Amino acid sequence: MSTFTKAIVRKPAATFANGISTANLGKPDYYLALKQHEAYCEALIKCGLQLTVLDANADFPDSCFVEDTAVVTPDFGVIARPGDPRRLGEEKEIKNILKPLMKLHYIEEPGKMEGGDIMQADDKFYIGLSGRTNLSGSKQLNKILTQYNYDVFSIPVCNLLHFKTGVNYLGDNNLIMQRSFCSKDDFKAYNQIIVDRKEKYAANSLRINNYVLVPQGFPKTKASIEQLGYQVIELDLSEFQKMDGGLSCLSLRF
Ligand code: CIR
Repeated sequence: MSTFTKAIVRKPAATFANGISTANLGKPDYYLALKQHEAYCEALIKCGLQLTVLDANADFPDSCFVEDTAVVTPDFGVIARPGDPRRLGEEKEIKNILKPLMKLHYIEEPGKMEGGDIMQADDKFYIGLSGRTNLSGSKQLNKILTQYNYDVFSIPVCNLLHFKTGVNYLGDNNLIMQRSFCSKDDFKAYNQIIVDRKEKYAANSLRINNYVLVPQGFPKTKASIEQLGYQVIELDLSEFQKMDGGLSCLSLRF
């Protein structure tokens, strides 16, 4: 698992509640979202990351979910092309921020790709084919990643917004996932931590350096992660969950 030193985050906008949501959990409280976002930023700092905090952008209600705008490694970045037209354009400012820092590649039309569908597991990348990432986007990304000697695999994603809504790599061969992914051949070689069906949201837990960030309120998942020997930081994400977002979506780490 690579060591991360930096992260980019963006504050939730006052228009946050107008973003895309299928969660049916009610309207998010903007002020509580801001508070939860601050706690998230503090957790990233505790994990050893130097943060770039972008100002809120009210033109894009979903723009705090920065993970979807790029795929970033310590050596290079790939600027996404969001698959929902309401998010197209969010990637532009991220491109300007990353450009001085690393070599950039771009997903081009007709490709669609969102970072929430891309999971790195050491020297492998898994690309989820979802409603937001299409075959063209996946092929373009595959070509870029193979240039850097990564092994790349595509996985169909059903009934989930993004691939990483359902599965995340914790390092040390540990893969946390919703049950629907456990029978996939690609994942047979991993130690699988399958979340309880009442704790599906916690499949989006996030390893950063010496910690694993886990959403608050999922005790069984927290215990399983602790049993593996990880230090857990719990974070309340209720307002982001209302907008279909999770822990990983709120930052780009590299
Ligand atoms: C969206 O539908 O695009 C946002 N409301 C949520 C994005 C969450 N991002 C992620 O899971 N990577």
